[in-house]
Amino acid sequence: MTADMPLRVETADGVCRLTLSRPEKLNAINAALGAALADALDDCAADAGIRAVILTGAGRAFCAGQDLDDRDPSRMTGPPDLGATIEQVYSPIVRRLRNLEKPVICAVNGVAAGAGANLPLACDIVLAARSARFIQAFAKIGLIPDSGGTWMLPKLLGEARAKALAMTAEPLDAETAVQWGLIWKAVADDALMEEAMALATRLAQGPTIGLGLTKRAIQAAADQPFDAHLDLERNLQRDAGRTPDYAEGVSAFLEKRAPLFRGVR
Ligand code: T3D
Repeated sequence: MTADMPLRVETADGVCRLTLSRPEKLNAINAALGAALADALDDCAADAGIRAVILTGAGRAFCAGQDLDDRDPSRMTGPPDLGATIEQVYSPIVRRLRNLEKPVICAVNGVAAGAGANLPLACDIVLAARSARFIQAFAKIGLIPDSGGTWMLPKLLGEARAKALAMTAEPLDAETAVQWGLIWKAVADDALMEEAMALATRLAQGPTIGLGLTKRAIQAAADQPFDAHLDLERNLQRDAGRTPDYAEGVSAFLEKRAPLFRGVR
């Protein structure tokens, strides 16, 4: 990747770090960045050597959502079809994040606004710098929260907080986001990447097939009744029990040694 690419992709030790890289625009998403992110997530899914992913932003922001320079009404002949970009850019990214059967950690390094506030919610574990803020900025420009926001916010926060955040577009600081259950952890700004890398490395060395199945099961809980969910757990546990990592985990426990997981079927 060259320096002017909108997405930086770095892979080492089983961890792929994806850095939104348009810092002069607070990493606002344009067509090129959206496409690069979707492609990179496909690569993460296809590469068995990648066992955990980190999503973060370059510079002082995580992401300011849609690049509004590409939505200037004075340069358009009529209203845009935003449903088309949701269909072609935002929903495909969110679907990829949710469907990737590998842990995805979001390291929110600064302000996260609009779609940029909701992409983290589609990741599995969210760490945020203490200075980060989450802003459902859509209300300021007459839009609704997208990128799964109207699904994730009430699920994580309840309707009262979801509606207030979405309708006021007031910023939510990282510590409150933790207290409210929106994200996992707030960490000191200068410790964010170190902590995110340590977590991703630990997960990448873990039983990653089992972690992927865990992700699938937890996400499926919203869509089905308890009884059906017990059947899903049975099926996924059957799969997990057939992985070499399960045998290794039990052997290591019995032999009182550290397990060496490989994340393969
Ligand atoms: O396809 C579709 O359009 C539908 C999908 C929609 C998804 C969405 O995400 S809609 C929501 C779009 N995002 C926003 O409305 C957020 C706009 N940005 C802001 O409200 C603020 O910039 C922030 C709260 C994020 C940060 O404020 P602050 O004061 O820290 O920074 P700033 O001065 O506003 O921004 C710094 C620069 O980034 C500035 O450029 P300049 O003046 O230095 O040349 C600003 O224009 C630019 N910037 C920030 N956000 C965007 C942006 N440029 C283009 N698009 C942006 N979204």
